[in-house]
Formats: sequence, structure tokens, C-alpha cells
Amino acid sequence: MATVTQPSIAPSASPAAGGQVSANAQSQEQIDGFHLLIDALKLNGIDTVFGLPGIPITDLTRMLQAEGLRMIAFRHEQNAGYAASIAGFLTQKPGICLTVSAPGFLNGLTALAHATTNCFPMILVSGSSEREVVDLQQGDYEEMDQLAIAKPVAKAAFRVLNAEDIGVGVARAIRAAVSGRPGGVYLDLPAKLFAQSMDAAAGRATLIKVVDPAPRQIPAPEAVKRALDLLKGAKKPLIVLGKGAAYAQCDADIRALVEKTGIPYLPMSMAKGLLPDTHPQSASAARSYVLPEADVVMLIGARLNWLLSHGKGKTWGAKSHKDWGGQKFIQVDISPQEADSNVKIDAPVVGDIASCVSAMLAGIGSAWQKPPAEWTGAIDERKHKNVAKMAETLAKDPSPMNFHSALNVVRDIVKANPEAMLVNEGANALDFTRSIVDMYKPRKRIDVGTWGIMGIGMGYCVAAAVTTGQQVIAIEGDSAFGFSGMEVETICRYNLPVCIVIMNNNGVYRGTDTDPTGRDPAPTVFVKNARYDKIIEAFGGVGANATNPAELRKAMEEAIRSRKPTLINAVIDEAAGTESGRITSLNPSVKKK
Ligand code: ADP
Ligand code: TZD
Ligand code: MG
Repeated sequence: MATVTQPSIAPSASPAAGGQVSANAQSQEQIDGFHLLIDALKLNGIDTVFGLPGIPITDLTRMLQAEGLRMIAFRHEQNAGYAASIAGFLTQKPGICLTVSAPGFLNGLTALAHATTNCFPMILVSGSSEREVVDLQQGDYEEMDQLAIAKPVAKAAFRVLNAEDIGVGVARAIRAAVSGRPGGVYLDLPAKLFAQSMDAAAGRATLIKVVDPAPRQIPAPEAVKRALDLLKGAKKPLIVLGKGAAYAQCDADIRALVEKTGIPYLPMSMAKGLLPDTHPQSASAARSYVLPEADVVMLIGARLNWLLSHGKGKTWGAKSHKDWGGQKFIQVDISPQEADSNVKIDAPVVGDIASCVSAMLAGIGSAWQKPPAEWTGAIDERKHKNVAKMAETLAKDPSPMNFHSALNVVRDIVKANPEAMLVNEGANALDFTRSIVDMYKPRKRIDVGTWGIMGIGMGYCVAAAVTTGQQVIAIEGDSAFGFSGMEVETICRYNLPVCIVIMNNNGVYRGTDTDPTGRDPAPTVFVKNARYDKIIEAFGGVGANATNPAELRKAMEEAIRSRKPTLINAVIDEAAGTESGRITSLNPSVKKK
């Protein structure tokens, strides 16, 4: 166990940028590792830390708070980690998750891997046991070689052994997290480091204010020209916007590019709202028509992974799932290695999206020909048909509620509150929300991401509320909610304006399965008619049970009016969902050979 010595009290003023204090400067004052770390974070504009205290970081959490940072303490590190990851996505600054050693570190690791997978900048900072003991495997308290374990799931991983290297360690972690393709970074801080002390002026002179942490990457003019030439020759062009485009925060230019070119676009889940979903050029309601029909597809911050059927197969109009549909692809991405990962990319445009989009805008000129009316007209026709069909379904009022009748309410509430953040997880609860609830502003929809991960819900709610100050609405499957449900206490403790709606269909996908032997509940079902709303009442929040759309509407409106932590148990027909929601075809028993 580490002995935590009484830290010296460092003044809260941050050191001047660029090491203006001479490294040789001497003063009476001492500074310890705790405060060097805090000062290094502050110096780099980090104002919030998500984490969970314990040896060796309990004092650090207290000092962070005392020094004016926001220390948001969770009930489980995974949720703190998911919060940090999405804070990174929303702010372009690395989200910080702080955990204890071995078990706390491992709890945070799923979120670190999630951040790397989703290209979110995040730094997992974990205390660790003494190197000498860990490396000889002598059985220290919470012994584990954390650095080695983090490496495969992190974009980069560093360990700091000496207080005078904290500045470099933090600077490297920040650069690694936010530069190029963003990702999750691990920073290992052995317990001993925190108590090390050194001359304060000399210590502060070691800190680094990172200059230009995410440098612009300007695309090559010939790459931009190649892409524009391809687009110009297209008869049925399509733009796909991914969450990289949302992350890039160049919303006005993206909108201008879409509007000036006149090309129909499809937003990926977290790119919804980059342009309002009601935009006339949105092809969302005709997705299954435009993907196979398009001849040139420009991907902006979206990978051709499973979410886009790897750019081939029937989704793209090919005969079999292994075949290429014949489309030509332009891919705008910061990672030069992304192109050709699944199918041939004819025109890679490598650079940061803001620079790429602005270069393309400059290149399209005034003589740009909008796509042929046959193409846009055919899309509009499908769109209107599908929208009318959906409107009919949404207007129905079955009892018990189904996903559609409940989400029709959510759709209205989000329309009336376009600044609200929408958190979404589940299977049917996810898929139906994505397709029914329109988004109107960029970066308002945050969800399960690239892995389709359950458990991001309450961590995302906390981070969304803390980093944006906006009302948060979470649409949660009852199973999905269970992964992070205890953080309802955190939401109440920090009194965050979060309205959680549980789409309670008694289970995973639906609540109708039974054990063929009659012995146990089926693996996919939960306690019938559970009242999730009671959970929040235990912590002083507002609970409500909604058995029809009117009750749901009233409860949501009240939650938004009051900004009180609220949990609504929306009773959904247990037979309404489908297996795996929209991705039934990925189940091994159904998957095509
Ligand atoms: P989606 O799931 O929405 O389709 P993905 O996560 O698959 O999106 O793709 C995001 C892509 O965006 C990644 O390939 C990543 O390299 C890229 N990206 C992230 N940030 C930027 C940026 N600032 N500039 C350019 N590309 C970026
Ligand atoms: N574990 C994790 C971490 N992520 C997962 N995606 C799963 C398990 C598997 N899974 C899904 O892909 S969706 C889902 C699970 C368990 C839950 C679906 O049930 P729900 O939603 O109640 O959240 P619906 O509305 O009933 O479909
Ligand atoms: Mg469910």
C-alpha cells in the first residue's frame, strides 16, 4: 500500500506557457506529483475529470476539486470512462477518466477501447502499484502490469515514473489523444509518483502547454481535384456523413458543401442533425434506395465498416454479399490507412475534415452542375412514400404502447427542444429511435457507436449534461439501462437535467421468450412489469410510470420544464420488438455463408 504523504499546497495559479520559469530557478516552495499533475491538466485547459476514488488517487480527486476542476465521481469506472470518451467527442479535448489500480483500471479499460474504436479522444489515467513489486510479481496491493494490458486497446500508452516527467507525460497523452485520428490513451501513474516532491519553480518549469495539439492536415490539391472530378462525372452521387464529420465541428462548411453541390446525403447515426434531418437533401428515408443506386459515394468521416455493410453486398446493389456493387468511392478521412480497408477507394482525400471540406468548397466553383433531376426526383418520390407510411404507423395508438407510439411522443419533444442532447441505447429502442426521432442540430445525438455497445447510457448522460449544460433525454432499452443503472444516483447527486425514458418491453429484444424446460426464466427476459421509475425515487429524483402516449408526453414535458433528474418507465408491448432489432441478419444462425 502506498503511503500518501501530506502534499504541499501549491498555489493554484498555473505556470506560464512555454516554460518561462527557468528550469534552474530555485525557491523554498515545494510541489508534489499530485499538484504537478493537476497543474499540467489545468495548463492544457482540462477542466473536468470523470472517475472514482480509492488508493492511490483518493487525495488526487479531493485536490482536483479543491483546485477548481470539476471532479465527477461515479459508481463504476466503466461509466466514468464512457463519460470521458463522449466528453472528448463533444469538446475535441481529451476526456479524462481517473481510476484506481488493477480492478478500477480494468473497469475503465472497456471505455478506453471504446474510445479508440470510435475515434474519440480520451485519456484513462490510472494509479498503479509499485513497479519494483509488480515487476517481480511479489503480490502488491492491486498488482497488475497495467501498461502492458492497456497497450492493445489504446492508441498510445505511457508511464511516468518521476515527478519531473509529469509535464511530458501529460503533453504526450494529450497529443496522442487528439492529433490525427483521435483515440484512447492510457497514462499510468504509479502511487509513488504522487508523493514525490521537488522545488516548485523547477517543477512548474517542466510542465508543457501543448501548442497546436491537433494540427490541421491540409489535403493535397491533386487529391481534392481527383475527388471533385469524380463527383462532377456522377449521375447519381451521394454523400455519407459519419461521426468524424460531426466531431470535426465545421458544421457550416459541411452544410455549404452539401447545399452547393446539391448532392443527396445520408447521415450515419451520430451525424444526424449535422444538417437538420428535415433537410430536403436528406436521403435517410430512402436509404435502401440510394445505397444500391448511387454511382459515386463520398464518405466524409465515415468508415466502410459493418455499419455500411463493408461497402459491398446487397445493401450496395450487388448480387451476393461478397460482391462489389459497382460504386466509386471518395473517402475524406484523416487516417491515410483507412482507404481500401474494405473496397477500393477511387479518390481518397486525406486530411482533417474542416480543411478538406473547405478545400472542396473552394474547388467546386460557381459553374457546378447539380445532380440530374431524375436522381433527386426518384429519391424524393421514395422519401415521400416512406415518410407517409411512417406517419400512418406513428399515428396509431395501440394499447399497450409499442415503440412507434411511444417514440412519436419523443419525436415531438425533441422537435420542441432541439438543443437537448439525446442519448440512445438498446436494440429496438435504438433502431426505432434513430429512424423516428429527427435531430435538428449537430452533435446532439450520442449513442452505442461503432461497437453497438450497451452500457454507455448513464455515463453519456452525465457527460452530456456536464459538458453542454443542456437538457439530456435518454431513450433506453430496459436491458441497455441495466448496464449503467446505478449511475442514476450520480445523476441525482449532481442534480443534472436528465430525463431517462426506459422502453420497458420486459427484456432483451422482447419479453416473450420462455425456457423450453419450464425451469428458469428465458435468458432474454426480465422480471415482468418492473417499475424502473422506483429506482430514481430512492435518490430523490422524479419517477413516473407511463402506460400511454399522453402519460409519457406529460412526464417528459414536466421533466424538461423542471430540469429535475427524472426516470420514466414507459410500458411497451413485450411482443413489439424483433430479435436484435435491425441487425437480426448478423446472428450466426441467420448469417449468410
Ligand atoms: P460512423 O460510425 O459515423 O460511420 P466512423 O466512426 O466509422 O463513423 O468513422 C469516423 C471516421 O472519421 C474515422 O475514420 C476517423 O479517422 C475520421 N475522423 C475523425 N475525426 C476526424 C477529423 N477531424 N478529420 C478527418 N477525419 C476524422
Ligand atoms: N453486451 C454489451 C456490452 N453490448 C451488447 N451490444 C450486448 C451485450 C448485446 N446486446 C445488444 O446488442 S442489444 C442488447 C444486448 C444485450 C439489449 C437489447 O435489449 P434492450 O432493447 O431492452 O436494451 P430492446 O428495445 O428490448 O430491443
Ligand atoms: Mg427491452
